[in-house]
Amino acid sequence: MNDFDLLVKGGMVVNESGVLVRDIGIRHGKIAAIADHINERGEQLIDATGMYVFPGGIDVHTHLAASVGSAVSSDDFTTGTIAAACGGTTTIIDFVTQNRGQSLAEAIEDRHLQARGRVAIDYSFHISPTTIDDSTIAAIPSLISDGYPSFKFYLTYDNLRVTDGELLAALVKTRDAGGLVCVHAENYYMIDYLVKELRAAGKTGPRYHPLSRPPLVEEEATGRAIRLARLVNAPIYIVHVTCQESLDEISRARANNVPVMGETCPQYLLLSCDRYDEPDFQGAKYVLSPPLRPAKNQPLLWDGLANDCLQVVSTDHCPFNFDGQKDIGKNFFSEIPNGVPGIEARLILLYYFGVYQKRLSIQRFVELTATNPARIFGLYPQKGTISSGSDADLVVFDPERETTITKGILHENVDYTPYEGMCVKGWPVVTIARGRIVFQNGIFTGSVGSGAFLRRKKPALL
Ligand code: DUC
Ligand code: ZN
Ligand code: ZN
Repeated sequence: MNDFDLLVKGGMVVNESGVLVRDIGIRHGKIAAIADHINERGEQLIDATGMYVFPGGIDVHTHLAASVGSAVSSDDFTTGTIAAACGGTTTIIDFVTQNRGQSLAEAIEDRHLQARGRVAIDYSFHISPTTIDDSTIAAIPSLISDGYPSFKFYLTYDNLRVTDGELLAALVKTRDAGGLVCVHAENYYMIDYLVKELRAAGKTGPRYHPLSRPPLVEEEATGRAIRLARLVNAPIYIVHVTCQESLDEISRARANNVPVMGETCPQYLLLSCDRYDEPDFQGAKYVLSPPLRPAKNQPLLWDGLANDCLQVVSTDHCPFNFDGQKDIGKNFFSEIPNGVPGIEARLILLYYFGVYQKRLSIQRFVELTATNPARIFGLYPQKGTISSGSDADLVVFDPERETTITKGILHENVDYTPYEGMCVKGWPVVTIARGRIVFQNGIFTGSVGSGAFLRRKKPALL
């Protein structure tokens, strides 16, 4: 008779509070013991000597099997969560996006049907309402108590955007019910104007995409969303922050005790708008919104992560194949399906460019990838920490392993990676999701369907 189902021995266990060499005993999917030395037996044993052990990554911004009108993102709930597991992510929060006119209940049911039984790691959903009538606003408290405490509103996109008045009503109701409003902050009318100007001037290639959505577009919408939140003292979370202008809006608000939080993504930390100049329409690979920015923004985003202007690194994983999907916009950049892949390399990139290159401490890395996402989105302490009683979601990470990132070694279902050719040090060697080994020796070893839907609790403000 074994005392534990799984023992992870001798790893450098990282929590937000520090790094300690520890043995971890896992039983029934939970962390049952953490100690200097565990002498009892385990049915399975992982020797983590010389390795870091992180809490499993939590990616709070993914778009799996997401329809953007002209295309559906190429990773579904199975391929996307397998890729996530192989990169050390053990929980995702994706979206229920209401079609205009559709009831929220139907939108939720449809999305559950898409995911149920097809997911390899634990998952949850933010709700993205697009039809903001009295019944939508009235539903917010019951959605929060049903385990959907976060809502994402778009300030742009024809079929998704909400008005300032609608956002304000949602902020008030969500505040009163203890939930959190997240915002995609870009000014719809500025984009509309610029896209039409560029089209009229015959400027139709991918290189014009960033010109149609300059930082001012994001700055204005970020500042407006924050001011609406400030008016009613409601918490707000700005998704995919890309530039100095938005950082300034957020840090000014936080300095004035406005409850604003924010995230950025690896693509904004590591890639610049020079990519849009790649020949043969290759710039389309980087068409996402907001767009990649001039490189001078990157050190500011890193500083924002280090100094707590931003609290989370997510991916906004929304992959479209270069062949057959991105080329829908061959004749005009604004028809290119928006999004880039990134669900698998998030921890790898943030470790190498953040921790190894000394932009972030190892504790901050864990906060940004797991602990803060869990706290802000109502999963802590079930997730986001290596503690007794928490879910046994762990990543055993080899800090010495050198790898060149290429599409061929990733598991994402898409025909390119924006990180092609990047040389990194540090790679996950084992991923454990609720006590099950789901990734080992470069191979997915989990089972599709074992991911559980997570009803979340109320968010914490950081
Ligand atoms: N931006 C993207 O680039 N893709 C998905 C949705 C979004 O807002
Ligand atoms: Zn967005
Ligand atoms: Zn998104």
